[in-house]
Amino acid sequence: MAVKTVATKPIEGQKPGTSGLRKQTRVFMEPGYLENFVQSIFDAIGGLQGKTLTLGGDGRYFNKRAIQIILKMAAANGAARALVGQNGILSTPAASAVIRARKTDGGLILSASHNPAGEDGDFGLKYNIPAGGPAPEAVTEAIYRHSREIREYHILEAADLDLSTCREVQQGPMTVEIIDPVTIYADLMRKLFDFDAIRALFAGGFSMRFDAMHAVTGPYARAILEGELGAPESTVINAAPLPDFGGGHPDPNPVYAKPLFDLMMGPDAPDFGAASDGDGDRNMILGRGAYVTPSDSLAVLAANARLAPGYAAGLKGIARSMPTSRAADRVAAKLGIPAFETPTGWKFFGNLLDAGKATLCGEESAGTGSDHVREKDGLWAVLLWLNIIARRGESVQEILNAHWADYGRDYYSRHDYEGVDKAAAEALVADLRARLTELPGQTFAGLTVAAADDFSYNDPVDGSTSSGQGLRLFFAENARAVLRLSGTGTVGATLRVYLERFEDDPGKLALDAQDALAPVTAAVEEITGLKSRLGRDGPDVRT
Ligand code: VG1
Ligand code: CO
Repeated sequence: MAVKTVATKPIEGQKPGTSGLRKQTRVFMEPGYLENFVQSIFDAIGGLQGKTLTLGGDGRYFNKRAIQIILKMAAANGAARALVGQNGILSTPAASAVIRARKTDGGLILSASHNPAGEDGDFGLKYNIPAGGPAPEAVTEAIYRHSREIREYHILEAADLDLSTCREVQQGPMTVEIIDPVTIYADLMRKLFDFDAIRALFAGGFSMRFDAMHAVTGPYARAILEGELGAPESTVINAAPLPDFGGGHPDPNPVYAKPLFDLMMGPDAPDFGAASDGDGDRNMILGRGAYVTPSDSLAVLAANARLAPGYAAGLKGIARSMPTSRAADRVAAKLGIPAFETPTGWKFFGNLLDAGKATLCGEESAGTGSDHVREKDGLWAVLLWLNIIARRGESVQEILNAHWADYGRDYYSRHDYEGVDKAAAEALVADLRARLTELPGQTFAGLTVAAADDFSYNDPVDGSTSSGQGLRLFFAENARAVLRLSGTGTVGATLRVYLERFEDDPGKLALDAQDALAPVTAAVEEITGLKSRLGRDGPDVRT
């Protein structure tokens, strides 16, 4: 078995975005594309000599092939050991759990999360650091730098390995440990939550539907919800991970998880509904006739976390991404703990979690998590909700109503304009940025701009600064709008418009969210003229 050193040239555009490098699958499959990026990662982290890597992905098309290539490259680069999920599968939170439990020198996660899969879909790859979280910006920049200077990569000339059974095998000098993808993750969940209380809930007839959307969470949800907690076998639907996710778009929101959403709003709704995204790190929470916005979910979980054994000692702090509503801040204030506001992307939570400054984190995009791993964790959020429901003995809607009565309600919605012309979207954002200083004091659609800025974050732990993270418009009427461009897409551009308005009049806590936000939506339109500039009548997705 010989190590082959292959001469190569830099490939343009290997710049990681919000969450790793995402490209069309066909781009990733071009000769040398994956190899260049993987070698750039290895070079950027000081080589692999003697190191142990965790490796797995969401099972999408090209996952199997890519794992074999990465294993041969890791061996050729001197790695001592690789821990690989059986059949190359690991959900993103499970990969983070494995990196931490087995103290590996980081890991590679093969996923483009919610982006559609298949040969005509997208593929992605990201490096997670030894703490278990996504590489911070300094590391992703180093990877990008190496990708622009790369001259050669190393790969073992060897046969592919059979990854279908859990065992140890050799790939040349490197030991490959094929592990059950669920075990380490399930062990962790058992420590955090009151499984007995949840078991009793299901035994009492509580009904639930979990839509795994043919992506990676199916095996995890089956093993934990049905296997361990006794939920009936029909609980997890679309449970088999498929290379093309069944042709679907596993983004857990009312549009892309419509069948589940409709079921939960209909006459035959079970007590509880949840859906997960492609790589298992995000979640949508539904009750009978109730949709929980991700921002509210974070706030409710924070307010009730002590009901779960893993959080009984209380929370150290709560962190949310900037576009996430301020509902979580209100909980932090009441608990007397710090609240942090970070840029979009889980990588910004890592330092706060490592430093013990925050225990719970969340994003408006349906990502919630805690210091148990360094990724957002979809099934974790579902289990915490179940734990809270079991202990409070109330429905999702009752829990929401009680929360709003206590704290007031942050009406919230995100409007996505997907696949729009990139130049038009960039110009819209640039023009608005240029007008930020002149907006305060002006009134649009009845709302007065109190302040406007381009969000910049100073990391309180390492002192680094990340600027240009989203345009914020604060209105005097206790409302806010944020505009930013997505950093996970692969074609065109996606403009995200985040809208929120606070309401604490007890008589106005049950409005339709879009109605409650109509003035903010109208103000944004008046300020930006985005519909005509983007040539759209309205957003593709409202969450
Ligand atoms: C989106 C979400 C962001 C999330 C990111 C990765 O990014 O808005 O909150 O962290 O996806 O999540 P963007 O740049 O497209 O807005 V996942 O589940 O795709 O790894
Ligand atoms: Co994801």
